[in-house]
Amino acid sequence: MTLDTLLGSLHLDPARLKAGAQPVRSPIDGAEVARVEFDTGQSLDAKIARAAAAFAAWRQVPAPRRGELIRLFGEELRAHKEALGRLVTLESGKILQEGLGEVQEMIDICDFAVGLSRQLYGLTIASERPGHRMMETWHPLGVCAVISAFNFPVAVWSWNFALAIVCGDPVLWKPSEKTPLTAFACQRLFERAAERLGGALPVLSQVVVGGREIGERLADDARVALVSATGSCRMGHALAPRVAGRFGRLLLELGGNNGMIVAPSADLELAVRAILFSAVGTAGQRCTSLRRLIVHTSVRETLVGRLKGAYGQVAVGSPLDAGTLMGPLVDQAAFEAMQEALRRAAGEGGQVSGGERLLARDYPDAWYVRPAIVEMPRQTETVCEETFAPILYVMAYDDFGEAIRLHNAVPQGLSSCVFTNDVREAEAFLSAEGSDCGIANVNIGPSGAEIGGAFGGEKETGGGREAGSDAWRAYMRRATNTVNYSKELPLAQGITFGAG
Ligand code: UN1
Repeated sequence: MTLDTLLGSLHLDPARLKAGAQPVRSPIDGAEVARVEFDTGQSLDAKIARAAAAFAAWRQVPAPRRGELIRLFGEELRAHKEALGRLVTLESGKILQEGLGEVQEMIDICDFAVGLSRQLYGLTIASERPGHRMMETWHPLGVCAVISAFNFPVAVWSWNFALAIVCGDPVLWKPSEKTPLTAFACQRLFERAAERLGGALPVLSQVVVGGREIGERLADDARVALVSATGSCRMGHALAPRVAGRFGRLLLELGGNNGMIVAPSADLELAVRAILFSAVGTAGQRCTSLRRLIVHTSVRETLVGRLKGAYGQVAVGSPLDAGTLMGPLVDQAAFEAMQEALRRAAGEGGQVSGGERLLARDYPDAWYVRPAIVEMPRQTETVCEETFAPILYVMAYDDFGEAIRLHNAVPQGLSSCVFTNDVREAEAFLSAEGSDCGIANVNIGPSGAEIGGAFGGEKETGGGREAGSDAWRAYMRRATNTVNYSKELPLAQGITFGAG
């Protein structure tokens, strides 16, 4: 299928995607796939104004009706899953199965949001005063800006978008400048859903294309009620103080440095499969990718031996080919960051296997690598940093308490897991003294979370929660209401004031 046919099947006009000044390249071969135009301060300003106007209208629409729009959007996604999944692969370089999986994640969150649109529940609270009723009501919050990353170009946006729309908030979406095409495709599919709903709908979704400066303008603009940003800790450090400075609401999903503890009782067969999927899958470019393996001394040699065997077999190649398990890194900068991390780890005493560039002759402008395993003498400075690449650092432990301490001794706190068949260890890992991450699993890897749970993490990961559970509350404002239906005016705290 040619690119133009693919774009056409997603209702995009290929000619319009070639007219801009900014090249978009596919990580598969480095070829230019589009030229897009960046937004200017002026065009951004107009989009924010349009979103603010849309908010005034959309917040009055009953939530189940808002849910109907997301139901129709989910139908569009179902009908276009194959094409959109392929475009995700083309733009991000993840294998086709993962591209399709990402679209499935969007469909799932749409279903979740449709149900949610009838369940934006508040509490009724017992009042201490006679003839009074207390309750909480949840109202739409305002314009939401979603800043998303190249590695999950559509799913992470959809977690925010589907919830924000049913919660009554218009969305401005700044995708990674590396992956604008998938954003345009989603925008078109959403517009089709809106057309099907009928009636004069306000402009609920707009794509904003640009780099850091556009992100900063969104962060600074008081008309933007919530900034939900996914990316590196460095990006979060730059963005968060600006939003906090104007008391805007933040939802941060920043770096992870996800660990797995493998205990002596672990099912090693299961562990190897989980490690492969979470450390090698998506070329180590998930925020939930496995980066640190903390293995009991007694099973270390066996496990590392099996892993090295499995790593040697990983089919690296074009993500469009059916047999490929690992596609390319996103760009040259990602490759260089990986090589630099490997050099530094070696300097700290690490024994590196893998990590070298592959397929350079077939793809001189793309960055394929062999995934790397690095056996570390201890958890060094380099191990404590997130490098967005397929590097797995391996460390040993003797005592389970020590393993948990090591596990938690990094600045990030997104996802984590333990492989054990010892119920005490499993429960200890999930307890208050266990993993300090937002996601903690037993006998499954740290990546590939389902949308039904709240997704996000602690410490430098930023504290935000997206997707399932009660993450919707981030997109609404809570009002506490007290109603007096008596003929008296009793004061709380037993106060008598004036005549009483
Ligand atoms: C991300 O990498 O930003 O849990 C999100 C997972 C996916 C989402 C990853 N469901 O790996």
